[in-house]
Amino acid sequence: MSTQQVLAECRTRVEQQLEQLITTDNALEPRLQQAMRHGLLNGGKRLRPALVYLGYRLCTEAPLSALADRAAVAIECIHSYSLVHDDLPAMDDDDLRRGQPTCHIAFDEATAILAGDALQCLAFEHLSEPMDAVDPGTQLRMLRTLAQASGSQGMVAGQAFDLSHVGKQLTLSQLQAMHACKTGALITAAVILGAQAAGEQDPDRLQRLRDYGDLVGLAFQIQDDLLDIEGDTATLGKPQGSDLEQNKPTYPALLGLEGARARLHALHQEAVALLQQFGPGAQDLIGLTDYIVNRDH
Ligand code: GRG
Repeated sequence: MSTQQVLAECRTRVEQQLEQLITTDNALEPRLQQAMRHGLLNGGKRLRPALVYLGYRLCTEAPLSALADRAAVAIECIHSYSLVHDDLPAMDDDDLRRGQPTCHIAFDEATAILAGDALQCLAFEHLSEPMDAVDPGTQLRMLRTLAQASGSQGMVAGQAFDLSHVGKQLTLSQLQAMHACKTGALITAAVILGAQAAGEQDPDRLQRLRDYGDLVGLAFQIQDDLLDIEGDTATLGKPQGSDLEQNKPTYPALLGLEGARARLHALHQEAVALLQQFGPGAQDLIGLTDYIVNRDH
Protein backbone atom coordinates (compact mmCIF):
# COMPACT_ATOMS: atom_id res chain seq x y z
CA MET A 1 0.00 0.00 0.00
CA SER A 2 1.33 3.48 -0.84
CA THR A 3 1.79 6.12 1.85
CA GLN A 4 -1.09 8.08 0.34
CA GLN A 5 -3.32 5.03 0.72
CA VAL A 6 -2.15 4.40 4.29
CA LEU A 7 -2.82 8.04 5.18
CA ALA A 8 -6.23 7.96 3.51
CA GLU A 9 -7.09 4.80 5.44
CA CYS A 10 -6.08 6.43 8.75
CA ARG A 11 -7.98 9.61 7.85
CA THR A 12 -11.16 7.75 6.96
CA ARG A 13 -10.95 5.68 10.10
CA VAL A 14 -10.61 8.67 12.43
CA GLU A 15 -13.08 10.86 10.55
CA GLN A 16 -15.83 8.26 10.86
CA GLN A 17 -15.42 8.51 14.62
CA LEU A 18 -15.06 12.29 14.70
CA GLU A 19 -18.24 12.61 12.67
CA GLN A 20 -20.18 10.74 15.35
CA LEU A 21 -18.48 12.32 18.33
CA ILE A 22 -20.51 15.50 18.70
CA THR A 23 -24.24 15.65 18.10
CA THR A 24 -26.63 18.47 18.79
CA ASP A 25 -29.26 16.03 20.11
CA ASN A 26 -30.58 16.97 23.53
CA ALA A 27 -28.11 19.82 23.78
CA LEU A 28 -28.75 22.70 26.15
CA GLU A 29 -26.90 24.95 23.72
CA PRO A 30 -26.81 23.43 20.20
CA ARG A 31 -24.79 26.38 18.87
CA LEU A 32 -21.87 25.33 21.05
CA GLN A 33 -21.93 21.82 19.59
CA GLN A 34 -22.15 23.27 16.08
CA ALA A 35 -19.09 25.40 16.78
CA MET A 36 -17.23 22.35 18.11
CA ARG A 37 -18.12 20.42 14.96
CA HIS A 38 -16.94 23.37 12.89
CA GLY A 39 -13.56 23.30 14.64
CA LEU A 40 -13.21 19.55 14.37
CA LEU A 41 -14.65 18.72 10.98
CA ASN A 42 -13.55 21.48 8.61
CA GLY A 43 -10.83 19.50 6.83
CA GLY A 44 -7.38 18.86 8.19
CA LYS A 45 -4.80 16.32 7.21
CA ARG A 46 -5.32 14.25 10.37
CA LEU A 47 -1.57 13.74 10.71
CA ARG A 48 -1.64 13.25 14.47
CA PRO A 49 -4.21 10.41 14.35
CA ALA A 50 -2.11 8.81 11.58
CA LEU A 51 0.94 9.04 13.85
CA VAL A 52 -1.07 7.33 16.62
CA TYR A 53 -2.13 4.49 14.32
CA LEU A 54 1.30 3.99 12.77
CA GLY A 55 3.04 4.23 16.16
CA TYR A 56 0.70 1.43 17.24
CA ARG A 57 1.49 -0.66 14.16
CA LEU A 58 5.18 -0.21 14.79
CA CYS A 59 4.84 -1.89 18.18
CA THR A 60 2.41 -4.71 17.46
CA GLU A 61 1.02 -6.79 14.62
CA ALA A 62 -2.38 -6.89 16.35
CA PRO A 63 -5.22 -5.09 14.52
CA LEU A 64 -5.82 -1.48 15.52
CA SER A 65 -7.65 -1.45 18.84
CA ALA A 66 -10.47 0.62 20.33
CA LEU A 67 -7.89 2.21 22.62
CA ALA A 68 -5.80 3.35 19.63
CA ASP A 69 -8.99 4.78 18.12
CA ARG A 70 -9.76 6.70 21.29
CA ALA A 71 -6.25 8.13 21.38
CA ALA A 72 -6.47 9.14 17.70
CA VAL A 73 -9.76 10.95 18.31
CA ALA A 74 -8.55 12.56 21.53
CA ILE A 75 -5.39 14.00 20.02
CA GLU A 76 -7.32 15.44 17.08
CA CYS A 77 -9.71 17.10 19.54
CA ILE A 78 -6.74 18.73 21.28
CA HIS A 79 -5.22 19.80 17.96
CA SER A 80 -8.55 21.26 16.81
CA TYR A 81 -9.09 23.15 20.05
CA SER A 82 -5.59 24.62 19.76
CA LEU A 83 -6.32 25.86 16.24
CA VAL A 84 -9.69 27.37 17.25
CA HIS A 85 -7.99 29.27 20.07
CA ASP A 86 -4.90 30.15 18.03
CA ASP A 87 -7.13 31.84 15.43
CA LEU A 88 -8.82 34.09 18.02
CA PRO A 89 -8.30 37.88 17.94
CA ALA A 90 -6.28 37.68 21.16
CA MET A 91 -3.83 35.31 19.50
CA ASP A 92 -3.19 35.08 15.74
CA ASP A 93 -6.42 36.85 14.74
CA ASP A 94 -7.08 34.82 11.61
CA ASP A 95 -10.30 34.93 9.60
CA LEU A 96 -9.62 31.85 7.54
CA ARG A 97 -8.41 28.37 8.28
CA ARG A 98 -8.25 25.64 5.69
CA GLY A 99 -9.92 28.07 3.31
CA GLN A 100 -13.01 28.46 5.50
CA PRO A 101 -14.07 31.04 8.09
CA THR A 102 -12.44 30.42 11.46
CA CYS A 103 -14.67 29.44 14.35
CA HIS A 104 -15.00 32.95 15.84
CA ILE A 105 -15.91 34.34 12.40
CA ALA A 106 -18.45 31.62 11.64
CA PHE A 107 -19.90 31.93 15.17
CA ASP A 108 -18.63 34.58 17.60
CA GLU A 109 -15.63 35.03 19.82
CA ALA A 110 -17.16 33.80 23.07
CA THR A 111 -18.58 30.73 21.36
CA ALA A 112 -15.19 29.95 19.79
CA ILE A 113 -13.48 30.19 23.19
CA LEU A 114 -16.06 27.86 24.70
CA ALA A 115 -15.95 25.46 21.76
CA GLY A 116 -12.17 25.18 22.19
CA ASP A 117 -12.56 24.64 25.93
CA ALA A 118 -15.16 21.96 25.36
CA LEU A 119 -13.08 20.18 22.69
CA GLN A 120 -10.23 20.03 25.15
CA CYS A 121 -12.43 18.43 27.83
CA LEU A 122 -13.93 16.07 25.30
CA ALA A 123 -10.46 14.76 24.43
CA PHE A 124 -9.89 13.59 27.99
CA GLU A 125 -13.45 12.38 28.45
CA HIS A 126 -13.14 10.26 25.31
CA LEU A 127 -9.77 8.76 26.19
CA SER A 128 -10.80 8.00 29.76
CA GLU A 129 -13.93 6.02 28.81
CA PRO A 130 -13.76 2.70 30.72
CA MET A 131 -13.17 -0.13 28.26
CA ASP A 132 -13.40 -3.87 28.69
CA ALA A 133 -10.06 -5.62 28.47
CA VAL A 134 -8.10 -2.39 28.69
CA ASP A 135 -5.63 -2.06 31.52
CA PRO A 136 -6.62 1.10 33.48
CA GLY A 137 -2.93 1.72 34.19
CA THR A 138 -2.21 1.94 30.47
CA GLN A 139 -5.13 4.29 30.00
CA LEU A 140 -3.92 6.47 32.86
CA ARG A 141 -0.42 6.67 31.37
CA MET A 142 -1.95 7.68 28.04
CA LEU A 143 -4.05 10.40 29.65
CA ARG A 144 -0.91 11.70 31.28
CA THR A 145 0.99 11.64 27.99
CA LEU A 146 -1.73 13.73 26.37
CA ALA A 147 -2.10 16.13 29.31
CA GLN A 148 1.63 16.78 29.61
CA ALA A 149 2.06 17.39 25.89
CA SER A 150 -0.92 19.75 25.77
CA GLY A 151 -0.39 21.84 28.86
CA SER A 152 1.95 24.25 30.55
CA GLN A 153 5.04 22.18 29.81
CA GLY A 154 4.01 21.46 26.25
CA MET A 155 1.82 23.12 23.63
CA VAL A 156 0.40 25.87 25.85
CA ALA A 157 3.90 26.77 27.07
CA GLY A 158 5.10 27.05 23.46
CA GLN A 159 2.16 29.26 22.56
CA ALA A 160 2.74 31.48 25.62
CA PHE A 161 6.43 31.85 24.75
CA ASP A 162 5.53 32.69 21.17
CA LEU A 163 3.04 35.39 22.24
CA SER A 164 5.39 36.94 24.77
CA HIS A 165 8.16 37.23 22.17
CA VAL A 166 6.23 38.85 19.34
CA GLY A 167 8.47 41.43 17.65
CA LYS A 168 11.57 40.22 19.53
CA GLN A 169 14.48 38.42 17.98
CA LEU A 170 14.94 34.81 18.97
CA THR A 171 18.09 32.74 18.93
CA LEU A 172 18.00 29.44 17.09
CA SER A 173 17.88 27.53 20.37
CA GLN A 174 14.95 29.64 21.62
CA LEU A 175 13.11 29.10 18.34
CA GLN A 176 13.76 25.38 18.58
CA ALA A 177 12.63 25.20 22.22
CA MET A 178 9.46 27.13 21.37
CA HIS A 179 8.50 24.82 18.50
CA ALA A 180 9.46 21.71 20.45
CA CYS A 181 6.66 22.72 22.83
CA LYS A 182 4.20 24.42 20.51
CA THR A 183 4.02 21.82 17.75
CA GLY A 184 6.54 19.11 18.63
CA ALA A 185 5.06 18.01 21.94
CA LEU A 186 1.75 16.93 20.41
CA ILE A 187 3.45 15.19 17.50
CA THR A 188 5.66 13.22 19.87
CA ALA A 189 2.66 12.45 22.08
CA ALA A 190 0.80 11.04 19.06
CA VAL A 191 3.50 8.44 18.38
CA ILE A 192 3.84 7.60 22.08
CA LEU A 193 0.07 7.23 22.50
CA GLY A 194 0.07 4.73 19.64
CA ALA A 195 2.91 2.78 21.24
CA GLN A 196 1.24 2.89 24.65
CA ALA A 197 -2.07 1.70 23.17
CA ALA A 198 -0.13 -1.23 21.70
CA GLY A 199 1.13 -2.07 25.19
CA GLU A 200 4.69 -0.93 24.58
CA GLN A 201 6.52 -0.70 27.90
CA ASP A 202 10.19 -1.01 26.96
CA PRO A 203 11.70 2.30 28.18
CA ASP A 204 14.42 2.17 25.58
CA ARG A 205 12.03 1.74 22.64
CA LEU A 206 9.71 4.42 24.06
CA GLN A 207 12.66 6.81 24.37
CA ARG A 208 13.69 6.16 20.77
CA LEU A 209 10.13 6.92 19.69
CA ARG A 210 10.20 10.13 21.71
CA ASP A 211 13.45 11.09 19.99
CA TYR A 212 11.85 10.29 16.65
CA GLY A 213 8.81 12.44 17.49
CA ASP A 214 11.04 15.35 18.48
CA LEU A 215 12.92 15.17 15.18
CA VAL A 216 9.72 14.96 13.15
CA GLY A 217 8.10 17.78 15.14
CA LEU A 218 10.99 20.04 14.25
CA ALA A 219 11.01 18.90 10.62
CA PHE A 220 7.25 19.56 10.46
CA GLN A 221 7.77 23.14 11.62
CA ILE A 222 10.65 23.86 9.23
CA GLN A 223 8.56 22.55 6.33
CA ASP A 224 5.68 24.74 7.56
CA ASP A 225 7.97 27.79 7.45
CA LEU A 226 9.24 26.85 4.00
CA LEU A 227 5.68 26.35 2.71
CA ASP A 228 4.78 29.83 4.02
CA ILE A 229 7.60 31.34 1.99
CA GLU A 230 6.77 29.29 -1.10
CA GLY A 231 3.15 30.44 -0.72
CA ASP A 232 4.29 34.06 -0.63
CA THR A 233 6.55 33.50 -3.62
CA ALA A 234 3.71 31.93 -5.61
CA THR A 235 1.28 34.71 -4.68
CA LEU A 236 3.57 37.72 -4.76
CA GLY A 237 6.44 36.66 -7.00
CA LYS A 238 9.10 36.82 -4.29
CA PRO A 239 9.65 35.69 -0.71
CA GLN A 240 8.32 38.24 1.73
CA GLY A 241 11.04 40.21 3.44
CA SER A 242 9.54 39.67 6.86
CA ASP A 243 9.84 35.91 6.44
CA LEU A 244 13.45 35.96 5.44
CA GLU A 245 14.61 38.75 7.69
CA GLN A 246 14.41 38.35 11.42
CA ASN A 247 11.18 40.26 12.16
CA LYS A 248 9.31 37.01 12.28
CA PRO A 249 11.16 34.17 13.99
CA THR A 250 11.30 31.30 11.51
CA TYR A 251 13.96 28.81 10.53
CA PRO A 252 14.49 30.37 7.10
CA ALA A 253 14.90 33.79 8.79
CA LEU A 254 17.60 32.44 11.08
CA LEU A 255 19.27 29.90 8.81
CA GLY A 256 18.52 31.24 5.34
CA LEU A 257 16.46 29.29 2.81
CA GLU A 258 19.22 26.86 1.92
CA GLY A 259 20.22 26.45 5.56
CA ALA A 260 16.64 25.64 6.54
CA ARG A 261 16.33 23.13 3.70
CA ALA A 262 19.61 21.48 4.74
CA ARG A 263 18.44 21.29 8.37
CA LEU A 264 15.15 19.73 7.23
CA HIS A 265 17.03 17.14 5.20
CA ALA A 266 19.30 16.27 8.13
CA LEU A 267 16.35 15.89 10.54
CA HIS A 268 14.55 13.72 8.01
CA GLN A 269 17.57 11.41 7.64
CA GLU A 270 17.99 11.16 11.39
CA ALA A 271 14.31 10.39 11.99
CA VAL A 272 14.25 7.66 9.35
CA ALA A 273 17.47 6.13 10.71
CA LEU A 274 15.84 5.92 14.16
CA LEU A 275 12.78 4.18 12.74
CA GLN A 276 14.86 1.72 10.75
CA GLN A 277 16.09 0.32 14.06
CA PHE A 278 12.54 -0.98 14.62
CA GLY A 279 12.67 -3.27 11.56
CA PRO A 280 10.08 -3.88 8.83
CA GLY A 281 7.13 -2.83 11.06
CA ALA A 282 8.36 0.77 10.71
CA GLN A 283 7.79 0.96 6.95
CA ASP A 284 4.48 2.84 7.05
CA LEU A 285 5.74 5.30 9.66
CA ILE A 286 8.81 5.95 7.49
CA GLY A 287 6.41 6.67 4.62
CA LEU A 288 4.45 9.11 6.77
CA THR A 289 7.71 10.79 7.82
CA ASP A 290 8.62 11.27 4.15
CA TYR A 291 5.16 12.73 3.55
CA ILE A 292 5.45 15.19 6.47
CA VAL A 293 8.82 16.42 5.23
CA ASN A 294 7.75 16.69 1.58
CA ARG A 295 4.12 17.81 2.01
CA ASP A 296 2.92 20.72 -0.06
CA HIS A 297 0.26 22.08 2.34
C1 GRG B 1 -3.88 28.11 21.51
C2 GRG B 1 -2.98 26.65 23.36
C3 GRG B 1 -2.92 27.09 21.98
C4 GRG B 1 -2.01 26.55 21.19
C5 GRG B 1 -1.89 26.82 19.77
C6 GRG B 1 -0.69 24.55 17.42
C7 GRG B 1 -0.72 25.95 17.84
C8 GRG B 1 -0.62 26.22 19.28
C9 GRG B 1 -0.86 26.95 16.98
C10 GRG B 1 -0.99 26.75 15.54
C11 GRG B 1 -0.18 27.77 14.83
C12 GRG B 1 0.41 27.15 13.67
C13 GRG B 1 -0.33 27.32 12.39
C14 GRG B 1 1.54 26.47 13.80
C15 GRG B 1 2.21 25.84 12.67
C16 GRG B 1 2.21 24.38 12.80
C17 GRG B 1 0.85 23.81 12.85
C18 GRG B 1 0.40 23.30 14.15
C19 GRG B 1 0.13 23.74 11.76
C20 GRG B 1 -1.21 23.13 11.71
O1 GRG B 1 -1.09 21.74 11.79
P1 GRG B 1 -1.50 20.81 10.57
O2 GRG B 1 -0.76 21.23 9.31
O3 GRG B 1 -3.01 21.25 10.45
O4 GRG B 1 -1.37 19.39 10.97
P2 GRG B 1 -4.26 20.57 9.76
O5 GRG B 1 -5.02 21.71 9.15
O6 GRG B 1 -3.80 19.57 8.72
O7 GRG B 1 -5.00 19.92 10.87
